[in-house]
Amino acid sequence: MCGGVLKGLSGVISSPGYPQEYSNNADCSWTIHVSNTSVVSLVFIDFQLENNEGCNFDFVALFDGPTVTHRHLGNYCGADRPPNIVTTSNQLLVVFKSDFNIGGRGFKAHYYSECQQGLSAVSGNFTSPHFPSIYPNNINCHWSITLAAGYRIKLFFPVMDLEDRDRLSEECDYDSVSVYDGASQTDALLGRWCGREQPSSLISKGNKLLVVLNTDRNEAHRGFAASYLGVPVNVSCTRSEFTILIPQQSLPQLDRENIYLGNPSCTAQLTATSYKILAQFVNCGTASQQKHRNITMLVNKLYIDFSDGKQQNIQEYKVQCDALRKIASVSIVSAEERRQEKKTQQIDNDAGGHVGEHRAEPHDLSDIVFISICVLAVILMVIAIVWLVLL
Ligand SMILES: [Ca+2]
Ligand SMILES: [Ca+2]
Repeated sequence: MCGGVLKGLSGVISSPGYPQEYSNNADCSWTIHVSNTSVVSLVFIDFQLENNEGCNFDFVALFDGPTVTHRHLGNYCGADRPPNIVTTSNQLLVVFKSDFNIGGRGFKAHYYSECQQGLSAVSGNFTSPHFPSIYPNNINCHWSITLAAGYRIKLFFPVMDLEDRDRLSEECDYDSVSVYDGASQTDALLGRWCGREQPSSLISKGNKLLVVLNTDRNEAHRGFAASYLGVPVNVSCTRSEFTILIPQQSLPQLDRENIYLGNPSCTAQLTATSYKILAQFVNCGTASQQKHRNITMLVNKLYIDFSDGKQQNIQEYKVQCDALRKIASVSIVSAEERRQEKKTQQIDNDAGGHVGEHRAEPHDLSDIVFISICVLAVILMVIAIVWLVLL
């Protein structure tokens, strides 16, 4: 008895009788079928088969699809674990065969669906399985985000709808989403949520974040939707300019013209390892903003244009500099903040009867200041002349 069709989010397959020696003349086929929108990952945790060159006595054969006519991913034997496999579709075929003599301990492997996902793009989205339909019971899903060094990760949960807290313990004992500040569950826990508690946005200390969804055996809801964005951390400033460094490896697909501060004339330069923007406050439309305790912050926006032929996607980051102390910071302009900003501008524009482009705003502001100073100068001059004449 071996093989079969396996459905579900994750599971284990092993050779017949594992960890006892497998039988001779075995012929097993497992078809792993996960939900339509995902792919299958297969990880061998133990592997010991009769070894021979060419692996045609005893072997495990893997195919990128449900039948042997699909792409052959390899034949494996001996004691070396096969590499981790990720299919291109939602099905994987695993075939195990042994010949008439000499066996081994066999193998054990875990398979996972979309519920075990590694994310490495600078921005992305993910959801609980089957979202917005209800999630499965008894699952343990991992999403690990790993960006290039020099990034932090900002994570948002636009939707959170899980089973409520345990009324007795007041903890998220049934179903929960946990976020860890690193690559594993031994890293600091940033929070654990359930019910309809909406976490505020989270930011990692380093370039890694782990999101874990646990569900128990009954009662399920819609689940969650999450989106994240990498924040480049290497922003510094002097009293007159910003310096921004973004590791090239983190944005391999972009031209330097796609990265600019304030306006497209302040684009990044390419160094050996980074995109670099050196931007004088006066040249790139940096505006000053009074903060509490009379601190003047110089503020601008960094744009990274990820648009491809199909979709426009320009990320905005707010960069700030306390020029007196030469301390710079960078934050993400979230979609919500952008909406708010647009609304404010709309009101401003309606009041002024002028529809302007929002990137021109710092110029508008400096123009107003400039005109005010001119008007003041003229008034002072007139007063001086009048005073002279009266004398
Ligand atoms: Ca054999
Ligand atoms: Ca539940």
